[in-house]
Amino acid sequence: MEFAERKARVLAAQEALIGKKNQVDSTWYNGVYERWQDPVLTRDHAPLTWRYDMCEDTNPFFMERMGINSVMNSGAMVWNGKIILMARVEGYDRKSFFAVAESETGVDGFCFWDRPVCMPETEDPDTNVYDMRLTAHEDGWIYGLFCTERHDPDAPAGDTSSAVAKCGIARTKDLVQWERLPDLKSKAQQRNVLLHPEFVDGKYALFTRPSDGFIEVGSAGGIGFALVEDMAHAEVYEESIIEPRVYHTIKEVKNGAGAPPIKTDKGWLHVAHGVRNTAAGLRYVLYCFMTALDDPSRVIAAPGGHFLAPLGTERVGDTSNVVFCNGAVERDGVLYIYYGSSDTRMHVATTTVAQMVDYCFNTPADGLTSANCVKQRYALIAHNESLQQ
Ligand code: M1P
Repeated sequence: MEFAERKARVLAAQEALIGKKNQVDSTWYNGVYERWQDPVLTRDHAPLTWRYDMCEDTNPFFMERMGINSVMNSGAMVWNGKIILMARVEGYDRKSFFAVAESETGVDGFCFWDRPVCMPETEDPDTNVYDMRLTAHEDGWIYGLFCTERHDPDAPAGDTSSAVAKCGIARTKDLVQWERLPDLKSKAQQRNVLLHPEFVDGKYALFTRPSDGFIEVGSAGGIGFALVEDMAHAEVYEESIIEPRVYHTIKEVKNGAGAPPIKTDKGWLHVAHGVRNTAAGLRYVLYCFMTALDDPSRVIAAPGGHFLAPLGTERVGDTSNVVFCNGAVERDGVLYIYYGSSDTRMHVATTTVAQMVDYCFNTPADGLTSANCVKQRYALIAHNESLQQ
């Protein structure tokens, strides 16, 4: 009886969660995007069969045998008319894996597919994989680029957390069967690598984030751009930093490319992340930039400051004060920007391409000093005063 009651309770709670309609958050307004009241994907969305032994004989107390700690940083794409998220799912055991969840609306009703992704390994097994960017490339494949971590052979004795971060590469036609390709070869460590959806000069174009170390980017860092002949043997030979870290800005410590860029008639729209220092630790925010249609490595719009920062309950989680985006999709005139908060759960912000282009081209660039920032506000105030005359 205990088993049946407990199981029914847990099932009902999950059905209610997945069936709950999400609402635009009416307490938020900035004219750029809408926030939504509820997270779109959480650990409580994970199927019960992934967590519980559903047999009364072997699990009489209906205990969770293998808990899910968090569901975060998800790739995204339109798939058979629905929106799917390629979620980073982290178990209680600290390791992450990938799993697809789909929704009709893109703002609620996300439901995981029956099984997580079974990602093939290279001859050098991954310790941990996470943060997949999904790119439907014009070559016909869907590529998943993600971070793969392995133990750092040079870590001092007793250091049981340092790892070497590389870009793992896999491709698929159906999001179920994956072909694992060799990791991206690069002199630097790499996280947040993103594949551009179109060929550039007949080559595959990667946005990279070279780092000297596992956590610290060191003397490297910034968002780089590299061309690669063949994704099956991808190697960074030349990497130019197109989006550097900048002193005393929202990307002073590090930054990284986010969702695969959205093509607009004014350029490629990027939603990236920037990291700054605070007395309370690192603060991760989203910011935008645009690159040229005829040269996706040339930044043509760079609005200053953050685009979206953690707010309210988003601010708290396993890694507090973090928002992180690695997936955005445009469907039927709506742009859905998916973001994880505090390495714990997933949210969506919705807007339109027209609003984002306006935001990117008409937001002043970072003034870099307090005096310049006041000058920028004076210009806005003077403009508004001129309207009253
Ligand atoms: O914990 C915040 C984020 O840290 C990393 O991002 P970055 O390499 O830019 O520091 C990633 O591990 C990311 O998953 C995480 O959200």
